[in-house]
Amino acid sequence: MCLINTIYLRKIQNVEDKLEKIVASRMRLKARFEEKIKNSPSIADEKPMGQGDLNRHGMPIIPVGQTLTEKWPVLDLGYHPKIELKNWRLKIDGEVENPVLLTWEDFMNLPQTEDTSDFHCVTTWSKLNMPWKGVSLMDLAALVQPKDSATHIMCYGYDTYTTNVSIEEALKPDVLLAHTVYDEPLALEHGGPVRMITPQLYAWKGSKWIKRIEFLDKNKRGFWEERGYSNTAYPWRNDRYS
Ligand SMILES: Nc1nc2c(c(=O)[nH]1)N[C@H]1C(S)=C(S)[C@@H](COP(=O)(O)O)O[C@H]1N2
Ligand SMILES: [Mo]
Repeated sequence: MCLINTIYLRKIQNVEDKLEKIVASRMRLKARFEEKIKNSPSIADEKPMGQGDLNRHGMPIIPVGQTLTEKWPVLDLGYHPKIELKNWRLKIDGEVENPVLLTWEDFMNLPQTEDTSDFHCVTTWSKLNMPWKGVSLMDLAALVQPKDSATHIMCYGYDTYTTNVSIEEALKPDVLLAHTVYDEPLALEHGGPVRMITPQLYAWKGSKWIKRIEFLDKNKRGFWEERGYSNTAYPWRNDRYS
């Protein structure tokens, strides 16, 4: 066989090996966190508070104290960092086997997930049925392989924002690093080019303009959490402050 062919086949083999590794790592993560995910409030809560029919997680569509809005308010620290795609990087590090620094191209080459979910802001507005597209946190975790010591993540925004999330919440299938919503690239004021979303937690747990995810071996407070907001932020328990 000619050399070029051999190199080409090896390359394909390499890509396949990598994908297989991600799939295997995903299965291990699922098994490891299965029990914790099952016991997390949005799945196990027997008395979720709210109104309306049940959503796909079995929770009332409108969490307690929330009001529906059609508009999409902008809520942040007031500074909207503009990152050109060629300069955009996402670092994932901390308690992981395989830390990465992803370029835009690397990020867009990862498996892409589409999901429609609800958005609950702690200032009491909720916006329903937002069609997102991005990379799931589960797929990113499978890529970096959290060590056994990992329990939480800290997310960092390009605007200096930080917020902490437990791994069992972060691995839920609707937690995305989203680049597209309503079939359009995510607007700068909503955290474009890429933000995180946490549909089963208050929206402050999803960092806009995300630049780094650090896996931690203990819980630490982020920007709002240090200022009296909840570590867990569960909308169906009115879990706003701590
Ligand atoms: N980087 C960053 N992410 C952030 C914030 C912020 O100030 N900076 N605000 C949070 C809060 S309090 C909310 S409610 C949502 C608001 O997202 P939106 O402006 O797209 O509605 O983003 C969250 N993520
Ligand atoms: Mo918020």
